[in-house]
Amino acid sequence: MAAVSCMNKMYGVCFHAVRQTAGLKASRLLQHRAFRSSAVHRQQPFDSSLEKPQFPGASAEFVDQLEFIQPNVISGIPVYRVMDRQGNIINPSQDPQLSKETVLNFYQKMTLLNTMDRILYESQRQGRISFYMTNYGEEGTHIGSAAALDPNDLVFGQYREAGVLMYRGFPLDKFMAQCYANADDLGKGRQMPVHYGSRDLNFVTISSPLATQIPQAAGAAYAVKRENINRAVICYFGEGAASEGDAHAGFNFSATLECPLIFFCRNNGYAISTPTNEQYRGDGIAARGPGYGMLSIRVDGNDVFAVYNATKEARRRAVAENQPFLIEAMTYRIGHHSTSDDSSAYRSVDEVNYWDKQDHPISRLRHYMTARGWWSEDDERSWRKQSRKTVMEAFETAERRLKPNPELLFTDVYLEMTPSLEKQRESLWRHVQQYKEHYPLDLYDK
Ligand SMILES: Cc1ncc(C[n+]2csc(CCOP(=O)(O)OP(=O)(O)O)c2C)c(N)n1
Ligand SMILES: [Mg+2]
Repeated sequence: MAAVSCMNKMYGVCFHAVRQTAGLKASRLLQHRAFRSSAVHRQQPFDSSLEKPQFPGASAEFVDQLEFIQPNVISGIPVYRVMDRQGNIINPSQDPQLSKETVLNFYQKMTLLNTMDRILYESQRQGRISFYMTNYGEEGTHIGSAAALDPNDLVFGQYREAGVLMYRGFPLDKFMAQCYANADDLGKGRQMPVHYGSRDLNFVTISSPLATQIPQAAGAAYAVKRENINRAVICYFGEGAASEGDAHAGFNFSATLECPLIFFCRNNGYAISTPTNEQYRGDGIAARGPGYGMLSIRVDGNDVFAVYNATKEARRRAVAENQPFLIEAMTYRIGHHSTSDDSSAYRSVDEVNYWDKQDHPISRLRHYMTARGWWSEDDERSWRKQSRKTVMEAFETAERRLKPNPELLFTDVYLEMTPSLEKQRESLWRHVQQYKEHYPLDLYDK
């Protein structure tokens, strides 16, 4: 106790001394300032309206009225479009003037995606695959954005962007191999259906937890910027995923680190059963861009040319100026969320019918092509027949193919097998031996 009180006394003295010196300095400074400011006062009367805020991180003016900022100060961001719903170009200066060949390719990719969706959705319903997610109604967002990128640009997807991968040249048999988890699957059968990935096509493998791709894309775009190789990153996500904390982290990092990144939000009206009016209160996702200091635009996602123009310009400027862009593409999810969902429980048939029959990206493009004499009923009939045949062939091959060797469950994570993995591997094989009748090993690759 005595020692402690002695120390206290000692420190007390020290603190006192320090305080005195500091106090002396401060009072001299104040005297000095008072002298300077009274000198200014004598020269001219002080005008408080000339004062400017000096706080770091804010460029603003002072005000003397108490007023909260209305949330709708950024509200009703317009929807950029090039074509009306009948496929007419509204403003000729916005017509991307794509060649007939390019437009036909857009249309064929959009409809092929549709056909693939139909066959794989039905396969799941028949118990042939475990799960599936369709892309109905969002084909314009996929093809329009994919076409505007350089093939070398890196893509981070959510899970409903199969058309982007298709446009890049991912073959039908690889889509099927992934969904069937067969021996030809690039992921070696270790992912749920629709979790595609392709190193060759610069498409990062999909992961299920929402929004994880957003900060990953920001990191990748930062790396790309440092390499200075004229490459951009695009990151797709739904309006539901935009509510995740990871979205904020990704937006803020990419803006502050000035990354060549295009954030592409597919606002399709729903996050499973949650409609947008329960998802957010502000003016959608585009309104968030200015808060992060990002250039932002809202486009009609059912207008493939509007999506193309917006993505092309965002891509060009993202790379030239090293900054992120935010595109909110307004569209509608016509299908159920996935094969685990029945959307009739939370939305009306009339609502779905409106988008399917009156505001569909495929019919809008078809109107455009028909008006130019580029596409006829006969073309449509023979293309539908041919594309269905190609999809069916890929589907039948995938179904016949062997499953991957079960040993592959344990590879590709660690360079050398860890003791715990080794134990799991042994117990797997013991289990398979014990219950042989349930494990037809002849269907698996050796
Ligand atoms: C972190 C996380 N939370 C919840 C889920 C379950 N989940 C899967 S998809 C989804 C809806 C996402 O909606 P949106 O981002 O709008 O994409 P959309 O399905 O409409 O294309 C949810 C909640 C998940 N996969 N990950
Ligand atoms: Mg959604």
